[in-house]
Amino acid sequence: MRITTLKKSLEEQRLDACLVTNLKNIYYFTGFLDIEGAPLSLLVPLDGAATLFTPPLSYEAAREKAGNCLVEKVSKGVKPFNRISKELADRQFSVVGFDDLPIARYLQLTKDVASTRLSHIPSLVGKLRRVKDEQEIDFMKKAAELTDVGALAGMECVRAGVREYEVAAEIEYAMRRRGSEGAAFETVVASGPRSAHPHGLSTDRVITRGDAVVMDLGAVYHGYRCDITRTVIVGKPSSNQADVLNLLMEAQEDAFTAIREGVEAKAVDRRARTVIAEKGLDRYFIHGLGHGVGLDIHEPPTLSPESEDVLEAGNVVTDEPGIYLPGFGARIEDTVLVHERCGEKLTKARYFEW
Ligand SMILES: [Mn+2]
Repeated sequence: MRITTLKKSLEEQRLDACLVTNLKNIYYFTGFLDIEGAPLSLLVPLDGAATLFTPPLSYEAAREKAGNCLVEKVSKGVKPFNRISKELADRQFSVVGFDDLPIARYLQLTKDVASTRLSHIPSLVGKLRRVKDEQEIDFMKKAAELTDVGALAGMECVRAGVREYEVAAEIEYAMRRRGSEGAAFETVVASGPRSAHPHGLSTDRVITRGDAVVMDLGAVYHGYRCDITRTVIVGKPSSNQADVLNLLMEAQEDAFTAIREGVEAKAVDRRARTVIAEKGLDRYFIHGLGHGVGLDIHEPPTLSPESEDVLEAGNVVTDEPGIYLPGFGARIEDTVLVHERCGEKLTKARYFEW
């Protein structure tokens, strides 16, 4: 079905075929997800069956999972990409779209297949992937449940005397024990002054009383990712900390109520930014409000002041305002499914208690 949709777009764009080498795109079209770095290629011609070219060690698994296309084992001793070069040369297409080629591969093709024009069409596949179907939404809901498990484990573990990496380990362990395929991205546990760094990862810093601790994490289920951030204060929050956290909750909620099909992504961003600006803190909100999530942790559409995107039902986006003052930062984030008339929060873990 997804391959049929791709073929329709190929026809509209007057392309003879599409060469798909991004592994998540290959999974999206065939149902076969290989490990990072595996040299797979999916060739989808406008006419005829799609073929997935795999090295010998991926062949059996690919045949089991990819039921909607031919699967060809590239002979041992033949470099998988040389096989693609030959295939394209044999078929003599005039224009072939591609999603994602390293520059060296691109140069190889322009040399080996000089009669074929290559056209970079990342948005063609991106446009399909950003609207999730029912099965993808089921997977994302499950990923969200596992993500909540991680967030709660993190909140339970945070206390004075514990190191950031211990909290990160507890978060990831809790998610994996319940069925997560791994961490959706490098878990962030950023405490004290490090809370001011939006992508703080986790270090050996010992958490102390009075710290803000930003935990940004996500689980993976059937390849689908989810994203949540919670910020907790160790002990009683200062009035400044409490003000910032309350402001973030208000900004997040205000933006959330604007989410629905047809709304401009930048308008959703503006809602959160306006709430924060009312307290004069908008210059400390140094990133966009959110991003699409799916097989990739960051994918279209983007919620930011510069975004040209318009939300569609079936998009899954984050709603994550943050304020980063010198020495103290905070962010809260939930993953939201866009419906025709409203948004639906997929992540539901409690915020914090004091
Ligand atoms: Mn995020």
